[in-house]
Amino acid sequence: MYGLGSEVRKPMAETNLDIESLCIDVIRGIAMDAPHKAKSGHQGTAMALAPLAHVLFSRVLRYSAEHPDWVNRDRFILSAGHASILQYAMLYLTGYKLSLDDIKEFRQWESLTPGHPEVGHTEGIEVTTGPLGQGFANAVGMAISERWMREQYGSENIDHRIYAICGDGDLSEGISHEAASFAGQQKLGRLICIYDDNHITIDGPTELSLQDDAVKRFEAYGWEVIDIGESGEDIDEIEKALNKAKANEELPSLIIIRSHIGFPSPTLTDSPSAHGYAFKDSEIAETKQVMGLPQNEQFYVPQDVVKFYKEAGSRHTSEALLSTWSPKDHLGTWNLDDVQSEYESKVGETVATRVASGVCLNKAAGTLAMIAGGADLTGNTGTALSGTDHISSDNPSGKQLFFGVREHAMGAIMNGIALHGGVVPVGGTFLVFSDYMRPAIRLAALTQAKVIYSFTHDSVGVGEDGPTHQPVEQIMSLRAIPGLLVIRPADAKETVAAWKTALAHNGPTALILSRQNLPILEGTDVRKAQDGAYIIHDHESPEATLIATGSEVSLCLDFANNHAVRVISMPSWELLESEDHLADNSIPSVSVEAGITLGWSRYADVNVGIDRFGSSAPGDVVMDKLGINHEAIQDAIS
Ligand SMILES: Cc1ncc(C[n+]2csc(CCOP(=O)(O)OP(=O)(O)O)c2C)c(N)n1
Ligand SMILES: [Mg+2]
Repeated sequence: MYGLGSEVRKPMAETNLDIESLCIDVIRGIAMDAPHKAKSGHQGTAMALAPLAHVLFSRVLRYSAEHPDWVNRDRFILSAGHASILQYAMLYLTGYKLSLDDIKEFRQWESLTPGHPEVGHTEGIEVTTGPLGQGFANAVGMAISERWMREQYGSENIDHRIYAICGDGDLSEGISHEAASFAGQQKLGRLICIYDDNHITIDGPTELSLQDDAVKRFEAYGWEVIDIGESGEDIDEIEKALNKAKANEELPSLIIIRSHIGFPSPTLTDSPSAHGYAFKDSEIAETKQVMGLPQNEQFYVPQDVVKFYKEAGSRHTSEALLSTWSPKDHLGTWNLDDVQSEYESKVGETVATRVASGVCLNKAAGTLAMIAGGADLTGNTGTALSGTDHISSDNPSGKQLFFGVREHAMGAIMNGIALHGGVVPVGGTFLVFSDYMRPAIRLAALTQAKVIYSFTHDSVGVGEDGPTHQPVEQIMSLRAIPGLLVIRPADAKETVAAWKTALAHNGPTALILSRQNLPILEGTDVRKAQDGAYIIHDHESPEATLIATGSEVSLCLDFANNHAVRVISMPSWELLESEDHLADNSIPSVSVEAGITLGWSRYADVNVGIDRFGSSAPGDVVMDKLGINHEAIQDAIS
């Protein structure tokens, strides 16, 4: 293929073959030059996968560079996000809103070419990748969305595929096992993943820590596996594999390519250091020499290559222009006023907030494009839907999705569903297991994906299951994630308020809900709760202000029956724009929440909470023993 010492090649577009190999070499040049200029970045995998990217963007993907939001475009996800320069090179070359100057600003402050691809920041990027395994699971979520929408709205409007490139790291991560298993069970035939099987990770050869047989592994999940071995430089062979994967609409497909990181560098091919150590000048020069590119020119992009890719990037433009159908017109509307009135008329009755949440969800899902379910806790977490089928390959357009015992994948699949556009996902598990989803929750917050989590069993009040199932640090640790809306309603009415907020919010919301019944309170207010915090009970001369959330609000109201205190219900920190109307600095304030106290000093002088793990016993006993009681509040104010 390449011979050492070949002459600098004169670009000639006479035969397609010549121009295509030149195109691939130009990508490889950019993949070296950008990290070199930035003194940071990952060229090795971008270089090795240049032929694959070339085939995808010039022969396979249906997209229009001028219309990155074309609803029916194929989705492309670079799960191996460290190879971002590969995606940026393709976006630039095919005519997205990314210039060569942007490429030269790779990894610089406020540039359009950040270290890892970021959705919403650079046009043409579908999801934010970098944390390995997430992009792969996002692709699974997108395939659920695509199939669901195709069934709902017809293939004349929705009819596309989801492509993802993943590496050894992606497929080593646990989340890939969860997501691949789910995708196999769901028979997501429009999902095509390409495994960059280069036998290299950062520590060295994969043999150090990975010996999975990817073929057997994915076949066992129920995928079609297409192993093209050493054909990573053979663009026709790559195209054939992609077409074969496309033809199989019954099963998700994995294409395995045995690539060589850093190829065609004479010294660094197959070397772990090709992953992320920026090549030296001499190493770049000798690699360019091998390819016949000018050795002393950085970011070499001849006009023939520009022309070739611009043509590829606009091939489907007329189709994109003709497509006016938008999922925005089909999202549906929601109205929770009936549910609100019902609970307002039931003051004094008791209902668990997880149950009230389920009522809100069912009401909303009746009229909204929504997919809901739990990680094998669908009934327990208030995410069961009545009057709709569960989603399967036989029935892709139901609204109930059983994620199985796969919290982490559930989180990332929800992100994929949301970022595909057109459907709002709702997912439930016990609050304590939100830890299993945390990397996906963080990405939902970072990308402002519109997802709704139903986190139930929200305190040591869960009781007998003991400390493994009793959350203490989870509420606060979720509040620590920037951009995540966390709402812990005090009763059924505040739960309606929480749902109203979540449905209107263009980002992720975590609902923190009780397993146990809670009284529907006289003083809770659906409108005020949407402000984050409000005075729910006052006294003409209060000695202290109690600030409580969730189940602790009724505890504080009970306490207020016999004490001169003001009580504030504070379902959400993030919604509170100003605490001025709540503050009364002349009297002490006490926070009361059945969780760690870390952080509450921001709002209160004294903090009642639980700074230890819980214990197995009936829930009310555990609450009392761990100091969520009147005595502790009394101690705090005196
Ligand atoms: C969850 C997570 N852990 C660790 C990393 C750091 N990291 C970046 S790439 C990489 C592995 C590289 O191996 P592979 O996926 O095979 O990529 P290649 O070097 O072949 O490009 C690691 C561990 C990460 N990005 N995400
Ligand atoms: Mg690798």
